[in-house]
Amino acid sequence: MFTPSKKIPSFGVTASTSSNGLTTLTAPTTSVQPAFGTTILTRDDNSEVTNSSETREPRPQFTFLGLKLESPWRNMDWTEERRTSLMETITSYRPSCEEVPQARILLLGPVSSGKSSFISSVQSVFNGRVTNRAMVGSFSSGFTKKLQSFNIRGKKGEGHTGLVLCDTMGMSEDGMTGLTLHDILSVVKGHVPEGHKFSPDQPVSASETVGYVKRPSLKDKVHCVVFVVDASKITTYPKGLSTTFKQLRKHISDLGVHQVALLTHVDQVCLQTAKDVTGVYESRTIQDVMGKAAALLGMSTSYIVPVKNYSSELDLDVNTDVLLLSAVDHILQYADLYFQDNAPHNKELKTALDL
Ligand SMILES: Nc1nc2c(ncn2[C@@H]2O[C@H](COP(=O)(O)OP(=O)(O)OP(=O)(O)O)[C@@H](O)[C@H]2O)c(=O)[nH]1
Ligand SMILES: [Mg+2]
Repeated sequence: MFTPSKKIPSFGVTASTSSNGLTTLTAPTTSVQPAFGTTILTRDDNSEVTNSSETREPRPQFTFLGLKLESPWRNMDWTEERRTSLMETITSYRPSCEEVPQARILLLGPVSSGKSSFISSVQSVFNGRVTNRAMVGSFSSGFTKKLQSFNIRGKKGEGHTGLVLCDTMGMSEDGMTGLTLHDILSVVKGHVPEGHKFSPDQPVSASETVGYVKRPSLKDKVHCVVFVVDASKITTYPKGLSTTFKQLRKHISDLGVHQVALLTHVDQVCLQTAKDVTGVYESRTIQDVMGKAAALLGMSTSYIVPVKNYSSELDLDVNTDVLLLSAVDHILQYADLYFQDNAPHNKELKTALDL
């Protein structure tokens, strides 16, 4: 006996749970294999199925290999207390540099990778309810096109945090469309005015861009870059994207700006994590996709954190909040490295020590 099937949108396969404890994904007759990881039939308790009679089914079936690792590969504290302490840390965060009131964090990634959703999700956590402010004026027209900065506000009555998340147009996957390398670097250097509408035919320039910031000060610049990639597309992104990421990383590193990455849509690659996000670091599938994201971006997995954005949910969930807030905390650590390197008093000290 199988429980009613559920459609899995990413692969067009169906999931069902049998009375013998097997969770199986059934591919359509024209077998669709998931694009990542090896697949093998397993029980919910993770033991492999060896008896062929148990596996005899009319159509090809699989669950993702070793859905659950023996122990999580990163430790997380999934509690209300942890959520509260992360919110306090983020609310009280101030850049370690007097002339910069807020850390400007730029989100970069292919179209639909979840940049605006991440900003909305973080705002939602602090608002105490799911809201979609970052999507206004962007998602209604399909894609984000402007440079839009969002002040992250603390809980009600607490005012601004020291954090600004900057949303941009999706970057070019093929070098032809979307945000160009030139425009991205102009944003990072602080030349691009708030609200600037990007157009691949009209590169940002001192002569053509209205409101172009000729001499950006430290507070106008971007202090950390966050790459955003979609876990469910990691193996289907065009080949050129990896080259674009690596080029970008080199140029951004030359400007002294640190980079981290968010792996979104983790709920769409692992059923277990979709059901319960606390399993994210116990999922072999997600561990595998993290490795692939690291290769795509040309960075170590230690810079990458998985997130599940609020997309269709109406209510907040403490575990989703902890994962989102941990991502913000991770980002702020790398923004701080920028201030340590670039704050004028630290720079003078560094120069004196170097002499
Ligand atoms: N299931 C799920 N859906 C997500 C997640 N993050 C984003 N989405 C959905 O993915 C779609 C694209 O998200 P956006 O936030 O608009 O992506 P974007 O990177 O801002 O896209 P552009 O502005 O077009 O470059 C939306 O339908 C979101 O609801 C996630 O973690 N899980
Ligand atoms: Mg967007």
